[in-house]
Amino acid sequence: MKRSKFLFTEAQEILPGGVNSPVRAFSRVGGNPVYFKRGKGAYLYDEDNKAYIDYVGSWGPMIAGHAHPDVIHAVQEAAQNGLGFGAPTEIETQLAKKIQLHMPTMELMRMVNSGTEATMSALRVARGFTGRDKIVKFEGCYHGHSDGLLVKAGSGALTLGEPDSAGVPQQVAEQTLTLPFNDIEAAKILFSQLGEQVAAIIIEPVAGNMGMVMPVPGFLAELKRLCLDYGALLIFDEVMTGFRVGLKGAQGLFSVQPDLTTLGKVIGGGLPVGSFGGRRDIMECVAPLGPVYQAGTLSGNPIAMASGIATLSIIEKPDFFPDLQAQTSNFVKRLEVLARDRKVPLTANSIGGMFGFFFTSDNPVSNFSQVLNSNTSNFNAFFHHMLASGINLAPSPFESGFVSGAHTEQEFAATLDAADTAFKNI
Ligand code: HOZ
Repeated sequence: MKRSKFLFTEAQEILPGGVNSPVRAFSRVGGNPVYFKRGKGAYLYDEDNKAYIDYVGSWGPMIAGHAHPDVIHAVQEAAQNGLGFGAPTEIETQLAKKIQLHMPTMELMRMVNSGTEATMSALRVARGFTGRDKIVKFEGCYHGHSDGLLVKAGSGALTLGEPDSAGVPQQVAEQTLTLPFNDIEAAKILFSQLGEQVAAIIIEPVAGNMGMVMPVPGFLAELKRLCLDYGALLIFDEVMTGFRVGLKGAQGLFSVQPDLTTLGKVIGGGLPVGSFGGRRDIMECVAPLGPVYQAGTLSGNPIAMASGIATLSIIEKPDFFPDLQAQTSNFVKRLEVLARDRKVPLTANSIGGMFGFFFTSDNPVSNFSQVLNSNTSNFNAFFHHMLASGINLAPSPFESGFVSGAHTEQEFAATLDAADTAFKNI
C-alpha cells in the first residue's frame, strides 16, 4: 500500500477527492484506495506488486477476466487501422447485430459511450415519444449521474450518504417520482393518481447499485402491465445486468419485454461503450429519423466496438453462462455457510456472474430500507480484512460483486479461507 498511499496523496492535489468517480475514494469504508497497475485473468496487481483476486471486474465489464487474449488481440488489430473516424464503420453494425441476436427487443439501437449517456438518452426518447414529462424510478436504483436520475439513487450517491445531489434543479428533480423497489401496490397507487403524466418507468431489473437485490416474482411483469394500462414505457436499465446475469439479460431471464433497454459495461468489454434501444416505432423518434436529438463524436468508436464484439464472442460459447452461474452460486452458498458457522448474520445471493451480500439476518433482502438496515460496520471490517488478504471487493456495501470466466476453484477457495478468518474477527 506504500505506493498507493503516495499516489493518492498526489492525486488529491489535482483530482476532486483524488478520484475520477466517487466510490473509488473509499469514503464509505475508510482508508486509502488501492492503485492498480495491471490485471490478468482473475487477478489485479497493485503498484507495490501485491496480487488481489478481483471481484469488482471494473464494475462489471471484465466478464472474460482481465486482459483476455482475444479481447486484447481484437483491440490491437482495430487500433492499427486508426483510433476513430467520427464516421460510420462496419464494426458498429456488427456489434449492434450481436446484441440484437440475444436481446431481440433492441429492434433499433444507438451506441453511446457510457451507461449514463444511455439512460439519459433513453429517457429523452421516452419523453419525446409519449409527450409526457414525468418518470418513475425506484429507491436505491442508480441509473448514472444525469440530473433527473440522481433522486434517491444508489451506488456512489448512496455511498456518500447524499441520495440527492446538489446542482440538480428542483424543477428537474420534481419530474422524477420514486417508489420502493419490489412494492407493486405502491406503483399501482401512484399510477392511479398520476399514470397519465408518466413517460416511463426506469428500473434495474435486478438492482445492483444498492448491493444486489432481486425482483420478487411477478414484480417486473406487473410493472409492464401498468405501463401498458397507462400508455407509459418500460425501460430496463441493463447496464449492469446485460450480458452479466445471462446471455439474454434480465429481460430474457424473467421473460419480460421492456420497451427500451439501456446497456453498457460488458458490451464494451472494458472500453467505454453504452447503448440504448428498443421498439422500432419508439427509436424512430431519434435524430436523424425523428425529433429527439442525440449525438456523440466518440459514439461507435471502432476500438471500443472491437473490444465489445470480442467479449461477446467469448461469452456466447454454450458452456460459458452455465459454468459462470454454477461457480458463482456455489461460491456465495459456501460464503453463507461459513458466516453461519461463525454466527455472523449474512444473506448472500447471486444470478449469472453477479452476486451480493448483506450483513443482516433478513432473508431475502428485497428493498432499500432493508439494505439501509444491514450492518455496514461489519461490512467495513470484512472489506478491510479481505483487502489485506488480497481479495478485492467493491469498497461499499451498496455495490454488487462480479465473477469472471477466469475465476477457478483455486481463487474461490482462497477467497473463502480469507472470508472465514474475517468472519471470525468481526
Ligand atoms: N457507479 C459505479 C458502480 N455502480 C462506479 C463506477 C466507478 O467508480 O468506476
